[in-house]
Amino acid sequence: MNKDARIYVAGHNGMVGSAIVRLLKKNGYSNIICRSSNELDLKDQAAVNAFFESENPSHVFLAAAKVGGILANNTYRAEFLYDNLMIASNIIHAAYLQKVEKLLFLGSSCIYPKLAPQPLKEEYLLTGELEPTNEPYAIAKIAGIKLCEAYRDQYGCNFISAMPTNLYGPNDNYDLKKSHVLPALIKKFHLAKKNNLPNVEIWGTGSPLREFLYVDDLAEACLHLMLHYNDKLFVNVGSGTDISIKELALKVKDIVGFQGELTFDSTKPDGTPRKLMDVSNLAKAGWTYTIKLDDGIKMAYEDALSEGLLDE
Ligand code: GFB
Repeated sequence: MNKDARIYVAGHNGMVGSAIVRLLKKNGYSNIICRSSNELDLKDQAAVNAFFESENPSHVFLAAAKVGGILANNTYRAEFLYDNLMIASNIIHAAYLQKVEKLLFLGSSCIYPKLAPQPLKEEYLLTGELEPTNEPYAIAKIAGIKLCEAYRDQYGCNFISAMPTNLYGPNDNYDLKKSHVLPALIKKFHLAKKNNLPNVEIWGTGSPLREFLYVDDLAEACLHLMLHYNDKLFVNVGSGTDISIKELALKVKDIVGFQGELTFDSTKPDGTPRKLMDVSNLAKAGWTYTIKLDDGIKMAYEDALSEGLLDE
C-alpha cells in the first residue's frame, strides 16, 4: 500500500475508524477517503456502488458497524442484524465490482460459541451455540467473514478479516444505556465521585471475564495485517489476557479515585462467561499489543474528561 494509495476507511467517525485514520495520517498516507453516514448510507447498495465507482479506492478498511454494549445488542436486535448485514454485504460486493486490491473486514470476538474452549482459537468458529444477548450482531459479523472468504474463493479477491476483542479508547460511546462496560465504568465512577455518592452499581454478577484492547493498538494491528497478511483465515486481535468485571471495576474505581462501595445488579445479564482470544496467529503474523490496561484506562479517562464526555 503506497503512501498515496486511495484508502477508504468506512466508519471513520466511530472509535475504530477514527483510530485507523489517525494512524494512517501519522504514517504519511495522504489519500484517505471518508464519508459520514449523512453523506453516504452504507445500507443503500446502489449508493455504495456509485460511491465506489466514483472514488475507486484501492484499499478498504471496513470499520463501519452498528455497535453497542450488552444491553444495546439485546434491545436493538433487528437493527444490529440488519444494519450490520447490509453494511458488510454492500461494501464487500462493491469492493469486488470495483476491483479493490485489498479489503480488511472487522468483526468481533462475539462470533465464537458461548461455551467454546478458552482461549478462543480461530478454528472454533461455528462449533456451537452463540451467546443469546448478541446473537444478531454475531451472525452479521460471521456473515462478513464468510463473504470475505467466499469472494476470495470464487473471485480471487484479497479480502481479509480481523476479529478484535472488547475495545476502548478515544471516541468511545459514553451513553450508559448503549455503551460497553469500560466507558460505562469510567463514567459511573467519575459521576459518583463528583456527586459524592455512596456506591456504584455494576451490572451482572461481576464474575464474567473479558479481554480489553486500546483502540490505537487495534489500529496498529489492522495496518500491520493490511500490509503483511494475505491468508483466507481470519485473525484474532487481542492482548491475550483477561480480567473479571469485578476486578476491572476495582481498577477503574482506583484510577478515577472513587472512595465508595460497589454493588452488583444481578437482574442485568452477564453475557458470555469468558471470551479470551488466542492471539498466537497474530503473533505469528508479526504483531503484539503494547498498551497495558492500566495505562489505557488512564488515557481513555483523560481523553473523555478533555472531550467533556462524562457530564450527565
Ligand atoms: O461490554 P459489555 O456491554 O459487552 O459488557 P459484552 C461486558 C460485561 O460487563 C457484562 C458487565 O457482563 C456486563 O453485564 N457490566 C457491568 C456492564 N456493568 C456494566 C455497565 O455499566 N455497562 C455495560 N455495558 N456492561 C458485547 C457484545 O458483549 O461486546 C457485542 O454485546 C460485542 O456484540 C462487544 O461483541 C465487544 O462483552 O458482554
